[in-house]
Amino acid sequence: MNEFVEQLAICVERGKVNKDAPYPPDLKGQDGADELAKKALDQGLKPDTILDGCILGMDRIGTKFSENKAFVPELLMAAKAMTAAMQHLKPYFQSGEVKRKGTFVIGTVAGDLHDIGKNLVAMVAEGGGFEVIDLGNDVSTDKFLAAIKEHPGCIVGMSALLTTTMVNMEGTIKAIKEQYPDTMVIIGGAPVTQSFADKIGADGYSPDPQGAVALLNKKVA
Ligand code: B12
Repeated sequence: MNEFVEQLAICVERGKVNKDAPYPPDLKGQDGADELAKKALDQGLKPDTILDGCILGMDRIGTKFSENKAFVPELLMAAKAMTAAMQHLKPYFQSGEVKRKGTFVIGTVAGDLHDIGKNLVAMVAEGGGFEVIDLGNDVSTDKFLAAIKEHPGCIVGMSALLTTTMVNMEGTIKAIKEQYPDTMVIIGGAPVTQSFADKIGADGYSPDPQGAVALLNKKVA
């Protein structure tokens, strides 16, 4: 693996945001995710490859979290580091915005604060030529409905990372389909599966941003 990518994975895993960040103490004074992502781009590394490094770091801290070897504050720092790196990648994912293919409204469902995956999907969709309306996290059904009203013909994306919040997708989809039956709704997030999507009446599911964009492209083709 490329040296920058591995270093970036370590920074995300350890929650090292940037060079000035005092946390974690043993990495004090060293480059953080912010500087490494910029340097990797300057070296000509592909944004996709840099993103893979971030996802690897997040995977590692996630595994430690599930094994009770890391806790919520460490996860928060990892998310902060990943966001710092993603700021540099954003323009690359968005660079395809010559002509908008359609509008994609996306949000993390009610009760759920996880937004890293949702942000990635939003960025890649924007890079894929769609106008993205990001409603943020903990998005209520009413907020989704208001956005559809404001952007007629939009496609809706919902993200959920908790088994306790993925169930909220069903009610939101039902309300959307009642008021706007032609609206396409796609869903994703770690606990979501194709069979769950089928069960709750979603029009599409993808485990990753590229698959999400393929679904959007299919709709506007
Ligand atoms: C970072 C993190 C946090 C951070 C979130 C910061 C942020 N800004 O997002 C913080 C610390 C806040 C957090 C809090 C909690 N978390 Co948390 N968290 C994680 C962690 C480590 C990583 C999640 C992540 O960002 N992954 C990386 C992204 C890139 O992956 P992703 O979201 O799955 O997205 C990809 C795909 O799913 C897809 N996708 C995502 N969205 C969409 C949408 C569409 C439309 C499509 C098509 C595709 C798509 O594309 C993305 C890119 O490939 C996971 C463990 C893990 N390894 O997954 C636990 C995890 C999700 N958290 C968990 C838990 C339990 C919690 C808490 C309840 C902990 C607590 N006791 O307080 C709280 C809940 C807070 C709340 N109300 O939401 C559990 C969930 C268990 C479950 N099955 O329900 C997990 C699985 C950890 C575990 N193993 O126990 N968490």
